[in-house]
Amino acid sequence: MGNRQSKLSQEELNQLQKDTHFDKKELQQWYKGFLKDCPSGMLTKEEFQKIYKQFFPFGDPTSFADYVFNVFDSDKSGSIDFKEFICALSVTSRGKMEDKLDWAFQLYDIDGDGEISYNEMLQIVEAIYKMVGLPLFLAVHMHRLTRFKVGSMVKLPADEDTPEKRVRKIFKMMDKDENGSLDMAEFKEGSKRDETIVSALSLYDGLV
Ligand SMILES: [Ca+2]
Repeated sequence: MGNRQSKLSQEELNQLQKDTHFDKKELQQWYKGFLKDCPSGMLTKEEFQKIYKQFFPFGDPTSFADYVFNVFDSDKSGSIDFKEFICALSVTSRGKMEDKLDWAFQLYDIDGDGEISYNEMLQIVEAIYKMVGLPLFLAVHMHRLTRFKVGSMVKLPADEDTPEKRVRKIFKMMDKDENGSLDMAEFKEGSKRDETIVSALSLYDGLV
């Protein structure tokens, strides 16, 4: 994607329309917004953290934003261009459940070895608890939380009130062969029964 052009070219539009669930008008609007927040056309990790901080003013979303950044940055160049941004947004907000789960798997599989270890899941869940701020509260539906800012937090059940308890519970449910890590099949099967796993990643759900 070239820098500083104020609109996407016809060619870029055609390609992005094929690659995403957005129409041309939506793509131009997102592009305009992207350039407004990020005039260079390249979103850095710091800028990405700033976006999350607007949504979670009472917590510390830095680590969670970093994990999400790494999935958005699909070519691992250290910055997110518009194509990476809009493709990730498309999957997390309008993708089929199967595609959302593939995307979520990448988030939890921090080292990218094809399995989610107990520790990887714990790192992500800890980052989510830190982001939300109050340790006893978790937004069960993150998309609702982001839409209404901090308006809709619910009290956590006693067996989920720390990241450790929550991850133990997730593993009890998902780790069928009890080998201490989740493969794609276990993750997908389990996530279909617990929607918070997937909804936690759609920051922009309230906006699109
Ligand atoms: Ca990149």
